[in-house]
Amino acid sequence: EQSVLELKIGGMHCAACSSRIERVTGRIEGVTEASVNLGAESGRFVFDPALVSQRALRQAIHDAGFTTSIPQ
Ligand code: 9UX
Repeated sequence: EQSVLELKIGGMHCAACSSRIERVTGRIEGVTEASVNLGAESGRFVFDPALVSQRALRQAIHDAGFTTSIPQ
């Protein structure tokens, strides 16, 4: 069973930032899709909640140096 997490992501200033977030999240066990949009300051992540939590996904993004929030 897959879950989808959509996030606002703050602190991205160039395409290397969005690529880095896709890389660090995409290599987490249980994450099957990681797509980050620099211009929209957003990301979409598909994951198996039995293998990785939403909290852990957000923590990985924070550890990479960015902020996250839930879109309104
Ligand atoms: Mo671009 Mo992002 O030079 O952390 S990599 S600003």
